[in-house]
Amino acid sequence: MRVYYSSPSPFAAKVRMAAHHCDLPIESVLADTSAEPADLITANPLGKIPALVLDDGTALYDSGVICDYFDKLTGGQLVPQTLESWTVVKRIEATADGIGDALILAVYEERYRPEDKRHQPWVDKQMRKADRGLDALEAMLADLPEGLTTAHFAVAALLGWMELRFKGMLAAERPELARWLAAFPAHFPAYVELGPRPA
Ligand SMILES: N[C@@H](CCC(=O)N[C@@H](CS)C(=O)NCC(=O)O)C(=O)O
Repeated sequence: MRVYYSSPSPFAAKVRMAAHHCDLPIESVLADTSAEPADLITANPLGKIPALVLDDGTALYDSGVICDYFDKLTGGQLVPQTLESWTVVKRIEATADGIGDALILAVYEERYRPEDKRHQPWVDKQMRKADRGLDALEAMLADLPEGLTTAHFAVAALLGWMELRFKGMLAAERPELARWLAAFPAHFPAYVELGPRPA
């Protein structure tokens, strides 16, 4: 299996951490989504990372789908199977991923649009989504199960990426989330290598 990724991408970090947790050997292939490389587009028509290509050539994309695939492949090593704990984990995963989606759109507005074409009210809307999501995430942290799940990897990937792109924001505005992230490598040492990193 190979996964297309970039070092800063939170969604790629989530998937690579999940694969490591499941002891699944995957080859990581760097992809620059801005350049729309042919091999990535062949794997994922949406041109997004992460994209996972299975040994038979089937491609899977969207980090949630890829993690669910790993979970099925390994007999439930990433998501608890009881309905109650499944619901807790998937809700937290979706919240973390959704915050990432909103913040990435805000970052892209600045990165890809010329200054005179930017629409601040739209960026503000994304930031409000992220803010409400982070409030919800803070309240949900206590519900995380003890064993590592896709929700842990989604939260760690999001917060690690926020440390890169919104420097100092977590420590200043979300100390509880900053503390959670600081403690994460003690539970999952490979975070140091597989968490979001500068390109
Ligand atoms: N919902 C997707 C989001 C993936 C995503 O937005 N990836 C970003 C990088 S972090 C990307 O590929 N952006 C390039 C683009 O949108 O063209 C997932 O969970 O995998």
